Amino acid sequence: FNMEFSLRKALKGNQFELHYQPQKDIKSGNIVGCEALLRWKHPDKGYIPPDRFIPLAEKNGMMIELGEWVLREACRQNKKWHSTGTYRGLIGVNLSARQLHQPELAEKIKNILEETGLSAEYLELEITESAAISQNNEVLNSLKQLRELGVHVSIDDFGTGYSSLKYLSIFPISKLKIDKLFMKQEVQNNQAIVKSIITMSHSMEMKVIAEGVETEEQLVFLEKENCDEVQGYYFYKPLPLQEASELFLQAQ
Ligand code: G
Ligand code: G
Ligand code: MN
Ligand code: NA
Repeated sequence: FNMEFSLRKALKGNQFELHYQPQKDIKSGNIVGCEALLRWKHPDKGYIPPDRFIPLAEKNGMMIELGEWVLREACRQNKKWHSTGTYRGLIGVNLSARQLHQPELAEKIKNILEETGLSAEYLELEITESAAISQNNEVLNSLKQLRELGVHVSIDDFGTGYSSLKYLSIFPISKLKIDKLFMKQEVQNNQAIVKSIITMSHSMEMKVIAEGVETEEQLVFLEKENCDEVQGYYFYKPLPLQEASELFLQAQ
């Protein structure tokens, strides 16, 4: 099985799809967002997880095109949900390091929003610490332009990247996503780390979401500490389109 060869054919062959993992506002219990997660449905191999092909796509230059497909598909679907009254929240899209690096990123996203008719405030771009700070002024410029359009930017896997806190005051960030690693309550200091990230987010006027919430205990702790939102298997796994649409309708 030559993954690189198959990957090149996969985009033309419509083998990619998005799954959607709902995000809940803790206080209201409402679904306020969902994260789009890329899936490769290989005709013979079945689902191939993104961890296995995204690094390859980054290396062989395909990630830009694939990432654009993800952005367009996510915006198109969210606009459709909004127009049909199925769902009114935002959609989170993961950006790879290479996508973030493109000088024309903001322009491309602006075009995708115009094309699909989705209003910018319903798109959230998830970037990692490492991808953001290992880069230059170009990234900062793109993020500023995107913010001016009304697009939200969140830091994904927060707390695990190789980074400094300096960029939090420089970059226009709307939300921190606490990495699921810190949900392990039995690990010493994790609770203290989570508390500190929540406090820091709020003092910097950012929202904060906990990822990888798997138990009631974790939810109770996050609620007590005033975390804004939660995402994880305790509520929902990433869902295929049909299931996500049904859930949204029924959750209204
Ligand atoms: O469910 P999960 O196995 O989807 O995701 C594994 C990893 O792949 C996560 O780190 C996630 O951020 C990443 N990922 C999922 N979808 C995308 C995507 O569309 N673009 C990028 N760059 N990363 C993605
Ligand atoms: O890296 P990023 O946060 O973008 O990707 C989210 C990853 O976490 C995806 O692979 C998704 O399937 C996975 N995920 C989502 N909820 C949970 C959870 O509650 N527990 C675990 N272990 N993984 C989760
Ligand atoms: Mn993510
Ligand atoms: Na994460």
